[in-house]
Amino acid sequence: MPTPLENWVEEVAGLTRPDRIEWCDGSAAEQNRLIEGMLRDGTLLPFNPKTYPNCYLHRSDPRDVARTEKVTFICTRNKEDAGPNNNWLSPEEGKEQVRPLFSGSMKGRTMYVVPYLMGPAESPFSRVGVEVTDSAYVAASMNVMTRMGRVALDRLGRSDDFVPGLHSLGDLDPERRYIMHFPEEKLIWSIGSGYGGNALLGKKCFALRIASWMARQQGWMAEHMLILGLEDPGGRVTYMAAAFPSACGKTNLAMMVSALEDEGYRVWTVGDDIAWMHPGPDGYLYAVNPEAGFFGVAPGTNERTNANVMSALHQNTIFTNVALTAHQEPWWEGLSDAPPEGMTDWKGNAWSPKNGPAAHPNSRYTVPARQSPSISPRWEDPAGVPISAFIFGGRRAKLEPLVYEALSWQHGVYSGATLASETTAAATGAVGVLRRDPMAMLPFCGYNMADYFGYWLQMGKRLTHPPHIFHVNWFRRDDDGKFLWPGFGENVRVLKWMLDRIDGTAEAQETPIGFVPTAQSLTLDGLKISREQVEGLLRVDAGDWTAELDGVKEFFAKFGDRLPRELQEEVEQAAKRLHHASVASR
Ligand code: GTP
Ligand code: SPV
Ligand code: MN
Repeated sequence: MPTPLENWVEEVAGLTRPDRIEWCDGSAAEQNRLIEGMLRDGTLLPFNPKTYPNCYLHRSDPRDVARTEKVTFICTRNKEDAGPNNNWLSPEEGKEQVRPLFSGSMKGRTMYVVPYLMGPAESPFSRVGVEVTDSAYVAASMNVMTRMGRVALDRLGRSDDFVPGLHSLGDLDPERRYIMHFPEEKLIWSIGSGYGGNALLGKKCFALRIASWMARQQGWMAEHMLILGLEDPGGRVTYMAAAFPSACGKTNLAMMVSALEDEGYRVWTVGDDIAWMHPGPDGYLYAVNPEAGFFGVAPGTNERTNANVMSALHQNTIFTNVALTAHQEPWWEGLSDAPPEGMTDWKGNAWSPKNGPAAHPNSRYTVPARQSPSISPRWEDPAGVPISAFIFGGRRAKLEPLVYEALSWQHGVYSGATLASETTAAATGAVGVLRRDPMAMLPFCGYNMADYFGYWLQMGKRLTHPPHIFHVNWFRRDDDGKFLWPGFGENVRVLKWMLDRIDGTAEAQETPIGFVPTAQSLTLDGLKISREQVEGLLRVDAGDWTAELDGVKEFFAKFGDRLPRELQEEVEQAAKRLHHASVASR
């Protein structure tokens, strides 16, 4: 009797008609074979084996460099279940539209069957996915990003409990690109892109869009959050999870080199992008990182901003769309002050400054998590780590202070639901445009976000020790457009304030938006920062925040009656607090 997996593979092979089928076992030998094949056909170029051993460059199709949200769909029977936050087609329509593109799409190609496990090998929270793909780059990247092959097949056995994902490069034409999710049958179809979140189906497609749907049904949470442990001078580690939109600093916060290391504060990395969290018997929320690697933004990374990342990247790393130096090393904007002579740009052309950036702004590295010097001893703990704080944050040139703590769980959910951030190169479309991105999940929530907000509210009631909720902004600017906060390793100072809040020792002033640190309660010793800068970072302007409420109301209105009453209440409460504050300051 064939297994459910074998049946599905046969069915998709019948549709896509590959020349060969290869079942991946996830071994090092297999990874080497995949890499050698890609070196032969030019899919990969080797970097300098002395300085970057086992590191490779992949140049993607120049039209295929970021997630494409316009062609990403949630296909549910009822349109309302997908919500105004998703593109929608019925499952029948979705399949009708996309099936012809898959028909014969793997002719002349190898079909790789990639079984993978999301989550630590021994964890009850882990789940099996199987991606079928005609891209060797995707198969090799999945080997880094997930626990792939044997471990997943052993877990699956003859069961049908896996998330099937069908992926084909198709012809890479953006007009024939679709990223389709069928949450009711836990199925993913992706065609026409070989890029990251569009093509590595374990990541955003399964671990967020499908998993968020499963999580609500099953009583857990799947969030676009990093997970870190903050060690204090006594050696105690407090775990925090943070949701920032794409390219807004999750990897860097999770892997930071602490500026307060001499004082005994250190940051340990559990995950850099996704958290799966389950309520524990003690009333805490426990988080595992479903991934095994980091797919991180290269530009801006250097020895000063993040030495942990730099050290991780020097071996066994696949770089995508970075520049190539004359010494066969990777380069990107921000790696060094002056660009080296004689570079080849991300498209493979000789580079000169007038050609624009040498590396694509969304160029990335794919690296095993265990290579980070900051990796937590508990990063594969099957039980997960208990979360004491949730942090929301985005890119806001104005308005948002460096940090504040929410007044309550309900207010914290409101602060997450109203998160807004300037868009980045992680998705195609305009960059730098402010948009609402609730909980950094706008592109990733697999169902109606009104229901998602309701689920968050419900979760707070279930937990006897819900995480404290904070909001941060590393990106506030002064009137000359300069960042007010140095960011990166200095962000530990803000984490320390949160820790002190959790312990009940840090001072704060209550403002209409929440508890903001007093200047003295932040540990700023050894930091060159002016009093004006600190004031600029902590300022809460009642007038600006009142104006912000209009945007919030407009956004919430999209959800109609489905929006939880509690969030409407929070809008009213916020308006009242702001009104009192402006009257008082007159
Ligand atoms: P995704 O992988 O797309 O989800 O991104 P991410 O949230 O992990 O963002 P990442 O840490 O890769 O940072 C994105 C960009 O922001 C990089 O260019 C970083 O150098 C920059 N960045 C990160 N943290 C800070 C910070 O504290 N201050 C400033 N100014 N820039 C930062
Ligand atoms: C993001 O865009 O949030 C990423 C990169 O982490 S991707 O894998 O493309 O989703
Ligand atoms: Mn991300």
